Amino acid sequence: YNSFGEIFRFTTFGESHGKAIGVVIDGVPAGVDFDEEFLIQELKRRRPGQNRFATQRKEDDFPEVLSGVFEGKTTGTPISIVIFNKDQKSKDYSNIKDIFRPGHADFTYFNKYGIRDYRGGGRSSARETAARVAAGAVAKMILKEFNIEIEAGIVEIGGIRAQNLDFDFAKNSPILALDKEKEKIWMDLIDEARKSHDSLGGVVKLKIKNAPIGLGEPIYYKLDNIMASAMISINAVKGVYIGNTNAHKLKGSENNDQIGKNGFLSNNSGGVLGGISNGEDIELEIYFKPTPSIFQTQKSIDIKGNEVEVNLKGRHDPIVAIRGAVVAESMAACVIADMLMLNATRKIENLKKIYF
Ligand code: FMN
Repeated sequence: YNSFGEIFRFTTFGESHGKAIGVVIDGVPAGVDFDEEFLIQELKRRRPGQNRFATQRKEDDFPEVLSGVFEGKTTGTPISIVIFNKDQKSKDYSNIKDIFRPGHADFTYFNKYGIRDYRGGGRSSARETAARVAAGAVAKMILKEFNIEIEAGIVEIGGIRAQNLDFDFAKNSPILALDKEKEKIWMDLIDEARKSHDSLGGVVKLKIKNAPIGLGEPIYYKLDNIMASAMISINAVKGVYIGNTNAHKLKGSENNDQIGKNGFLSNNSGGVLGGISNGEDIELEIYFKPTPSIFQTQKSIDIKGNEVEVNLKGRHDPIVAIRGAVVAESMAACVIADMLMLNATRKIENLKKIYF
């Protein structure tokens, strides 16, 4: 339950206010160039406190690689990466020790386990997603060998959608905006939400380029169902759409991607047919709910069932979709790395290439 993937399989551990979080990644082939600086940079991209659109909590997120790498190359043994927690202001949480915060996992975790780690949500906290980003960075090192690239950006905030998608612009935008024209409008909405002690949801668009044909294992390990599972497992994600997000409104004649001798004439399928990649860009959208921690008085109950008013303290993102985009990229990288390795054993001629 704390592991993901079949061959490229990672297991995360740790709690938000515990000593450390981390990940053990199994199934990484030997001989992959291990770029530690890239790992550090990826964690930096997810890290809070970088600008006013993200929480001002200062988390260093410095990874220590404990195993699986020797002289700059992976060794084929488990890669373990640990990130020690700093800047834990557990006292920010003491006033909600026995109270269930609306929109958080407090209610369900307490009812399920009967134990309450009130300090920032413990295991349910999105702090865990830093460990996924570490796994994703290693997956990206594998994908680099195949020239497979993953890019992501914000396509919608506050019900306002991007018109023109520019992934290069998104890379340098503080809110990863895919549409230059919408960047300022979205920033104003985020500022407004923060000033009114509220929060916003958002939609991330993800594109995977240069994936080969054949990734995905029908019937229960399809590329699209595992990709959706990977995304929904990210905190605050409530929906995933593969391909054209208007497909359900179209007619078959409009939605089918016709085929010419040079390939598909459109990509409404989002690069997946029958659960298998078709060689087109793999495209999906990921729908994040608004940050649950808001600084307005809310109604809730305590662990004894008494009605109470909740007033939160601490530092929180006014929108989680932006940092969530980096986590989504990382999960996608893990899925593709896994699918690449699974697919490698699906034809006898592939096996013969290895053994003869
Ligand atoms: N929720 C908060 O209330 N405050 C945060 O600062 C916060 N940061 C997050 C950062 C990332 C990268 C992600 C992906 C989510 C974050 N969340 C934050 C969302 C909560 O962790 C999540 O909504 C909560 O645990 C309940 O889980 P659920 O929304 O998946 O049902």
